[in-house]
Order: sequence, then C-alpha cells, then structure tokens
Amino acid sequence: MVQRLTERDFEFHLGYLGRAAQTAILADIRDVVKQAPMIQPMTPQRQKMSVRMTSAGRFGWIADPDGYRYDQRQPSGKTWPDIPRSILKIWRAVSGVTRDPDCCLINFYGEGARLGMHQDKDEGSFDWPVVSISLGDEALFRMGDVTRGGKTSSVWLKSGDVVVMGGAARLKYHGVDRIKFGSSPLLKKGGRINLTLRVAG
Ligand code: MD3
Ligand code: FE
Repeated sequence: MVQRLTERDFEFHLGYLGRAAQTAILADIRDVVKQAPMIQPMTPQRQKMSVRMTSAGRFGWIADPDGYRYDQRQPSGKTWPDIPRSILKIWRAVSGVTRDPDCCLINFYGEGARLGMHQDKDEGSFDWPVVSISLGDEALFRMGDVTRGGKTSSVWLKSGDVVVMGGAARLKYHGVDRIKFGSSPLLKKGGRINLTLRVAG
C-alpha cells in the first residue's frame, strides 16, 4: 500500500538521474526494445496514437481495438522482457512500497507526439503508486483533477526527472501537451522516452 505518499499525493524528484545513469538506462531500454518492439497502438476508437509504446515486466500495457488492458503477452505471443535492474532500483528508492512493479511501460515521443488527457485505470488496484522517469527531450506535462475538465496545472519534465504519483493524484486526469523536440542531447535523433512503473494487479 502507499506509505510515503499519504501526506503528499505526488512527489517530484527533479534532476534525480545524472547523465551517466540516464545513458545506462537508455542502453537497457534498447535491449528491451530488441525483444519487445515498439508499436504505435490503435485505440478502441480506431485512432492511431502518436506515442510509440512497449513494455517490460510480468505484464505489458496493450491498446488495441478490443480495449485497453494489461497482458502477459506481446501482440506476437511472446512474454515481455524483464524490467531492467537499473530501472527497478529507482522504484525501490522512491516508491515507498516494498512490492516490486509488474509493468514498466515505455512511451516514446517523436516530433509532434502528444498524449491526451486521461486517467490510468486499467490496473487492478489504485492503492499502489506509479513512478515516472523522463529521458530525452523536455515535455509539457499537464495534471488535472479526478474529473475531466477541471482546473489543470502544467510542468516541464526534463531528462532525469522522476515523479511519484499516489494517493488522490493516482486517479487524476493527466497528459502530455507537447515536447520540445531536440531540446536534449540524450537521444541522438531527438525525442522523449517516459517510463512508468506500475503494479498491474
Ligand atoms: C498521474 N505517461 O503512460 S508520466 C502514461 O509522460 C502517462 O508519458 C505520461 O500518462 C508520459 O499513462 C505521464 C507521469 C504520470 C504517470 C502516471 C500517472 C502521471 C500520472 C498516473 C496517475 C496520475
Ligand atoms: Fe497516464
């Protein structure tokens, strides 16, 4: 259960990862992507998402014409690769919980990609925190309320920033309005990677 997040519902660890740690994680993500290629999911509304996605862990997050869900298998039928130790280490340090995550969702934002306002509600329980790790280009992250259309506030997330969402924030609407393509030297061809660590069950 969420322990450290009972007082504050979200915690920003700005600049948590230095350049060497970011580069090491990036190499581990490249290994994951070799075993679980990124796809540009089609929503149940048959809209192609602009963000490319894959996962690591016991479960991966899937969007397809059947809906949104966590699945133990990739579209190819294979299981997902393990969550790299370099990434698990961050969850263990900041999540405030002793259970490890089931899923590391990997989002890639190329030029012009965005993520509309949504709630994360495909998990079996909302009592666990979500840990987000940003790598590469800066992103304008918007956080709203538990209902759609409420007041929102925005923050630029930069490479190496880690955010922990729990408590009431866990069910708030949020999204990424845009990225500043080419603003970070981490990814040679530009773009942004966001990792979210979750308990799916
Ligand atoms: C607030 N990703 O994958 S990370 C997502 O930057 C997602 O790619 C965004 O929203 C991204 O679902 C935002 C920060 C984040 C992650 C999960 C949350 C904020 C959250 C869950 C509940 C509330
Ligand atoms: Fe989300």
